[in-house]
Amino acid sequence: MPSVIRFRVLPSLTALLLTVPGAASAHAIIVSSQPASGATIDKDATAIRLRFNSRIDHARSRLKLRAPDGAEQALTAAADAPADEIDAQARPLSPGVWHLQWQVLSVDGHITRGDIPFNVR
Ligand SMILES: [Cu+2]
Repeated sequence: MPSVIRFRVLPSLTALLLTVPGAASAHAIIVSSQPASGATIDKDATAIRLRFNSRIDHARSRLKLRAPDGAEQALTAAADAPADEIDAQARPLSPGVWHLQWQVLSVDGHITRGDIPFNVR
């Protein structure tokens, strides 16, 4: 009977819809970055800005730059950044391929990390 089937399916569908959005919106996912991944920038374009889809714990988030020669430069996150952003100021950059490596703790307690490659002309 169609009505019997509908009553059996609905509760599990509801459970699925309640579970999946919570899991998907759980941790911090990057929504935009400056510099953007793959971008080519000038050596003086040293303002770093990462924006996330959720609030992050600034004190427990890390940001560093890896230079073309492999040297690492830890960045200090600005204390006055918006709750969903990490802002920092790098030193002038030498030409070549750089990597911006980030690790953030979101308010749900999950850590996410990523690597944004970019070129300096
Ligand atoms: Cu999460």
